[in-house]
Amino acid sequence: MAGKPDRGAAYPTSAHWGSFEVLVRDGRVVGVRPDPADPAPSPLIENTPDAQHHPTRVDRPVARRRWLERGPGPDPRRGAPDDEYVALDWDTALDLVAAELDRVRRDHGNAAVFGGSYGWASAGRFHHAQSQLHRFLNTIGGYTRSVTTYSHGAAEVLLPHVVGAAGTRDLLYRPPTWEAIAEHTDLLVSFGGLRVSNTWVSSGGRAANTAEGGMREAARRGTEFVSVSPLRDDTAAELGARWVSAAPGTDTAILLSLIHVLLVEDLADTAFLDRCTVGWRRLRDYVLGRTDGTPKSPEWAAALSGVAAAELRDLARRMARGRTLVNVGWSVQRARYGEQPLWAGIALAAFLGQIGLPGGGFATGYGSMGNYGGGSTRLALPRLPQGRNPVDSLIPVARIADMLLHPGEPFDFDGRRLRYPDVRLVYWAGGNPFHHHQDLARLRRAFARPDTVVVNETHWTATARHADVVFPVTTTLEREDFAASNGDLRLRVMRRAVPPHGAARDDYAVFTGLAERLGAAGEFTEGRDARQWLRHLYEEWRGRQGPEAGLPDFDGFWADGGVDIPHRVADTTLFGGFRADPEAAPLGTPSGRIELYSETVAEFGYPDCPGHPVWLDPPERPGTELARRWPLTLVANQPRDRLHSQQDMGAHSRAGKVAGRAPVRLHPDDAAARGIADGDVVRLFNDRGSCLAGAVLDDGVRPGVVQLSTGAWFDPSAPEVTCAHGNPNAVTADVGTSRLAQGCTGQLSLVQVERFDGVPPPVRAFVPPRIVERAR
Ligand SMILES: Nc1nc2c(c(=O)[nH]1)N[C@H]1C(S)=C(S)[C@@H](COP(=O)(O)OP(=O)(O)OC[C@H]3O[C@@H](n4cnc5c(=O)[nH]c(N)nc54)[C@H](O)[C@@H]3O)O[C@H]1N2
Ligand SMILES: Nc1nc2c(c(=O)[nH]1)N[C@H]1C(S)=C(S)[C@@H](COP(=O)(O)OP(=O)(O)OC[C@H]3O[C@@H](n4cnc5c(=O)[nH]c(N)nc54)[C@H](O)[C@@H]3O)O[C@H]1N2
Ligand SMILES: [Mo]
Repeated sequence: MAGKPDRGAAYPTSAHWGSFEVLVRDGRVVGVRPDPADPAPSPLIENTPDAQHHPTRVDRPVARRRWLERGPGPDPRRGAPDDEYVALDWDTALDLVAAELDRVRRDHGNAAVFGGSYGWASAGRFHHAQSQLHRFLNTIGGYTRSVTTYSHGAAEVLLPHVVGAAGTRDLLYRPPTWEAIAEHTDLLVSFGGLRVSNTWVSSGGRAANTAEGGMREAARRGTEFVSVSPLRDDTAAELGARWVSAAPGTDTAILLSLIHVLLVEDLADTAFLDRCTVGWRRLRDYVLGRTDGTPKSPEWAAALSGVAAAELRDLARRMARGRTLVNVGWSVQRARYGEQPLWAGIALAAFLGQIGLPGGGFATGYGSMGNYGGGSTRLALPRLPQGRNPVDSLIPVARIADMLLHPGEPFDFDGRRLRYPDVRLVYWAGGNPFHHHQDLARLRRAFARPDTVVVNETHWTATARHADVVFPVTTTLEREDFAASNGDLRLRVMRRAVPPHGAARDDYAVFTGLAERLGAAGEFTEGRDARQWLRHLYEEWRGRQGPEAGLPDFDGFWADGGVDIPHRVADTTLFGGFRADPEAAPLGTPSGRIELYSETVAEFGYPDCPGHPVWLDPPERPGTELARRWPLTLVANQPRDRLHSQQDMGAHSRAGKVAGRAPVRLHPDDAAARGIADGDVVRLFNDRGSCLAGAVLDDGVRPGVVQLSTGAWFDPSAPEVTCAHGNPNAVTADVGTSRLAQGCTGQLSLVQVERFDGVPPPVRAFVPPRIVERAR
C-alpha cells in the first residue's frame, strides 16, 4: 500500500532533555517528533521509544528472596548479580514496607531512615519523585536528609562565604542571558568549555533549547571565546574559540598566574578592589610569593598545567583590554579542592575590576546546563509542598557511603562538626546512586550495611538491584503532569500517552498506599487525587502571578496545552547594584564585600580550604607519586548521548557504544604506546577497581587524558572487572572536595589503560534479574 505509514497519535511531553511529542500506536510509543517551536531539539529524545517498553522495565512489586526469608538485616550479598526476587502483589508489598518503616522508626528513631534519595528523576512538577518521598516521610516523623548537589556542591557551600547567600543564588540561578553576553562581552574565557551536549539538558525540561543559538549569536556579534579544557570539542567549532589545552585539575594555578600578570604589569583595578572587596592584599602577597616564597607566575603555572607561559601572559593582557567574563564550569569544581578554582575565578574577575559590569565579571554554569543564560523565573514555579522535617540529621549528599560505613563517626562540613546517623533503612526514589556515586565497589560494601533498602524505579537499574523491595513506578508518559524549569518560556502540559507498564503505579500512589497503612493518608494526600493536585498547584501558582498576568484557569490551561510563563527576568547584571553602591547594597557576607579573604573560612582551620584561594596539589594529578602507576587522567564528564544513566538502552545511546560498551576517548599517541587500536575493548583500572570500555582514538583529547563519560549502566556481573560495561565510577575516588563543602569529586581520577586481550565478558546490564512467583 502506498502513502505514509500510520505513525500513530501524537502526545506532547517534556523531559529534562527537552519538549517533544511521542507517537503512539496500539498503546505503544513508536516514535518521537521534535517540537516545531524548538530551534535546536536534542537528539536525546530518540532514546525514549526503546526505553519506554524495554525488558528492564520493572513490571510488578518484588522483594529479594533472602530479605523475605531472613528478615531485615545487613547482607553482604545485597546486589549480587545472581540474586533472586520474589513477585508480590501490591497489598503484600506495601504491608511489608509499611511495617518495616514502622519498626525502624519505633526502634531506632526517624533519623535511622535515610530519605535523601538524590537524583534527577523525571520532569514534571507534581510527580517529582524526591518531592513525593520527602513529603511522605515528613508525614511519618521525618528522615535523615542530604544537602547540596553532585552538580555544584563546592559552589553551594563556598560561594555564600565569598559573595553571600543572595549573591550565590544570583550566580547559580540568575546569570546574564546569552543576549546580554552578545551585547556586552568582548571575551568569554570558559574553564571547562561550553559543551553543547550539556546544554541539551535543563532540570525540569525547557520549552526550547536556546543556549546553542545564544552562543552562536554571541560569536557572530563579535564575542571572542577561549576554552580552557582537556577536550577540543568542549566548545563548538563554529564559535571559533581558542582552545587552551590544559592538564585537568590545574585551573587554580592558571587563574592565580593570570592574577600574577595583572599585578606585575600594573593591570589590576585596585580602585575596584579597595571599594568592593576585602582581603585582596593578602591574596596579592600570596600570588606574588611573599608569603610562601613561590610567585604564582605564568612559568610556575605552565609547569603544572602544560599551558605555555607566553600564552598565559597573552591571555591575561587580552582579558584586561575589554569586557571579559570568566566562566568556571561546574566540572572544574567537581574535583578535589573544587572550592579553589571558583574562588580564584572570582578573584581574577575582581582584579580585572569587572564584577558588576554588564556582560563582565564572573559566572559559573555557562555550558553546564541549557537554561543557564536563558533567563530566570522571578516567582517560584508550581511545586508540591514537602511539609516539615522534624529530624535535623543530615549529610552532604556525596558522603552517602561514609555515612553507611561509619555510623556515629564525626565529620566536618562548612564549619560544623557533625556525626553520621546510624541508618537502618534507605529509601530511594528518582535517583541512581549506582550510577552517580564514586568508587562503586565501596558503595556496594556500604549498601550491605542497612537492614532494608527500598527503591521506587521505572527500570531495573543497578540501584534497584541493590534493593530489598522494588516498587514498579510509571514513567512520565504513563501519567499526567506539567513541566517547566527555571527561566523557562512556557509551563507545558504533559499528557498521558500510554497505559502504565504492567502493574506500575505512580510514586504518588505508592506513597499514598504506605501513608494509609501508617495512618498518615489524610496529611499526605489532603484528600486530592493526582488530577486534583495538578489543578491545585496550578491555581495556587496562577494566584501568585497576579491578575495582570492574565493567565487562564486550570481548565483553559489544560485544554490549550500550556501557558507562557509571566514575569520572566530576561536581563540581569550580576552584582550591578552592589558595584554601583557597595554601602547601600552590601553583599550578605560578614564584611558586605566580596571576600577574597574570608575570616570565617580561615577560622574553620581547614588545611584543605584555607582563608583565600590557594593552589593545593591534588594527590591524583600527573607528576604525583600515584601517577607512576596510573599515568592517565580520567575525565568522567557528562554523557553526550543521554542524561546520566537514564535511557541508556535507547537507540541514540546504544548507537554511541563501541564493542557494546561505553566509548572511552584517548589520544592516538597514548593508544599507540599501549598497542590500542580504534574499536578495541580496553580495561581502565587503578587500585579501587576496573571497567571495560570501547576505545575511540581522537587527537582532540589532550595527551595523557582519557575521557569516559558517566552513565553506562553499572554491570558487576563479570568477576574479572568491577564493571563490564564502562561505568567510570568503578575507578573514581570517593572523597570530598574538602572539609568545607564535602562536594562530589567524580570528574577526575588517575587510571591506567590496557588492551583487553581474550574474550571480553558479556554485558549483562540490560538483563533483568530472575523473578520467581511466590510459593503458596
Ligand atoms: N564520576 C562522575 N560521577 C558523577 C558525575 C561526574 O561528573 N562524574 N556527575 C554527577 C552529577 S552532576 C549528577 S547530577 C549525578 C546524576 O545522578 P542521578 O540523578 O542519580 O542519575 P539519573 O540516571 O538521572 O538517575 C535518575 C533515576 O531516576 C529514575 N526515574 C526517572 N523517573 C522516575 C520517576 O518518576 N520515579 C522514580 N521513582 N524514578 C524515576 C531513573 O530511572 C533513574 O534511574 O551524577 C553524578 N555522578
Ligand atoms: N547531555 C547531557 N547533558 C547534561 C547532563 C547529562 O548527563 N547529559 N547532565 C547535566 C548535569 S546534572 C550537570 S550538573 C551538568 C554538568 O555540567 P559540567 O560539569 O559543565 O559538565 P561536564 O560534562 O561534566 O564537564 C564539562 C567539561 O569540563 C572539562 N573538564 C573536566 N575537568 C576539567 C578541569 O579540571 N579543568 C578544565 N578546564 N576543564 C575540565 C571536561 O573536558 C568536560 O567535557 O551537565 C548537565 N547536562
Ligand atoms: Mo548534576
